Formats: sequence, structure tokens, C-alpha cells
Amino acid sequence: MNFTVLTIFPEMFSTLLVGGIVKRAIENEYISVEPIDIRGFTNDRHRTVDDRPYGGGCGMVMKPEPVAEAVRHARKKRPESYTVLLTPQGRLFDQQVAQELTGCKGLILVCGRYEGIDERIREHLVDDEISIGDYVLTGGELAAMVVIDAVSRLIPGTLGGEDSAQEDSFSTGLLEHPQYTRPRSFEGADVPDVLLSGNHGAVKEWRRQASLLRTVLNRPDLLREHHLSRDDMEFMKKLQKDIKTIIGKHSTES
Ligand code: 21W
Repeated sequence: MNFTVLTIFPEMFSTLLVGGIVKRAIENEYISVEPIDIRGFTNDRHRTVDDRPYGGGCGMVMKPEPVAEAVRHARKKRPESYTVLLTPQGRLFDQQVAQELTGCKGLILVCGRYEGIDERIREHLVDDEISIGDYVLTGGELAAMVVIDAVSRLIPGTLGGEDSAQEDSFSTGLLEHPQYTRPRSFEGADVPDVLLSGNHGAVKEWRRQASLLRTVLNRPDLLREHHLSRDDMEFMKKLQKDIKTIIGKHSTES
């Protein structure tokens, strides 16, 4: 898959080459990342990409002409690509959207700066709009890198351990269980005995319950969507009973 990134900060994308799975995926040609400088599509002496907002207000808006020319250039070069605008107004990026985007032959990722891009670009020149979450960034570049990272690792071959991506949290719908490695005792904190028992059934049950407990404590919203097995329900009921016992004890004390 090819990622073409339209940005006024193309150098930011060299950080993808520093290390890790994305770097290896590029080297092994599972993916390619081509940042294109939007300033290259300006015609004036100052290479102007921004202007004052119509109607007034603070800040600047990205001019439509250079962005439009950059999108057309990228589409001509990669006619089978899907064009995505990174914007706080977009649909929320999650594992399902990442999975969906792996079906594209290529992605053209359009990054805004300043207070945003002229609305006519969104209306007429993009196929999709994505936000990576409800917080304010200074531009679309980091969001584009998040999309590149999450989509790249789903492409067969890039992770090494092919199906590990299918077992991830958010694919299974639960948070992941805690992980441990050597040493067995670290600064007074020990690895749970069950993980050293060699009892695969017990390990599997412990991990499942640890996942459920983490999810109910930190992300109960995930559980409302998720199907729970009979064993899961039994564990949850035991938790409920334990909690009720504790509450009961404390209310009779006070
Ligand atoms: C932040 C642009 C705030 C515009 C209208 C009236 C891309 C992003 C971005 C940015 C504003 C993403 C205004 C999560 C993000 C991004 C830069 C608002 C003020 N507009 N996902 N007043 N969060 N952010 N401009 O910020 O480009 S994906």
C-alpha cells in the first residue's frame, strides 16, 4: 500500500524511518510513504499557503488552490488511491476504520495547518474525513502518522507474526491482559504464580479474567458492545457478589 501525504511539513515524515515495524515495512516494500510539499503547488514569490478568513476572526486558513493542485497531482500519480482529509470534524478513527482502510490500493492523506483548510476542499476534493480523537492538535501530520502506523501493521507480512494483529485488544473487543517477562521478582514485585505453573488451562483462564477486570474498571463502554461467554458472565457475577459483600460490610460498620 502507498501512503501519499500532502503537507507543508514533509520533513516530519522522516521520523517514520527512525525505527520499528513501519520502517521495516517500508524497507521490505510492503508499504511506501511519499510526503509531498503543498508549497510546491504555489505560484507566488512567497509560496503563500494561507490567507485571512472571510468574515473575520483570528488565525489563518489554508488557501484552496495549492491544496487542490496537490490533490490533483497525487490523484494523477496514484489514480486508484482513496483521498482522506485529516480534520477534527472527521469520523473517529478506530481499529475498525484502520481495518477498512487496508482494503484501499493507496491512501492520499491531506494534512491541514493553521485554523483549517478552505471548506471547498472538503466538499469537492476528498473521499473521506478522519479525526483521531477529541483533543486539539496543531495540524493533521501527527494524525496522518497515526493512520499510517495503525493501517501498516495490519498489512499481511508487516508484523512478522501474521495473526497477532487479529488477537489485539480492540479486535477482540477487550483490553489486553497484563504481560510479564524475566526476572521472576523485580524490585519486590513478583510475577503471578499461575503464569509459572505450566498449567495452560489455568493461564488461559487467568488471562481472560484479567482482561475482563481491566475492561470493566477502565473501559466499561467496550463491554456494552462485546459478547460475553458463559464463563465470562460467571466471573462477572462473582465480581459483583464480592463487591456487594464489601459494600454490605462497610454500610453495617457506618
Ligand atoms: C485544530 C485545526 C483545531 C483546526 C473554525 C472556527 C486533524 C486533528 C487534526 C486543528 C482547529 C485530528 C476554528 C484530532 C485534531 C487537525 C488542527 C480549529 C479553529 N475553526 N484529530 N474556529 N484532533 N488539527 N480551528 O486536532 O488538523 S485530524
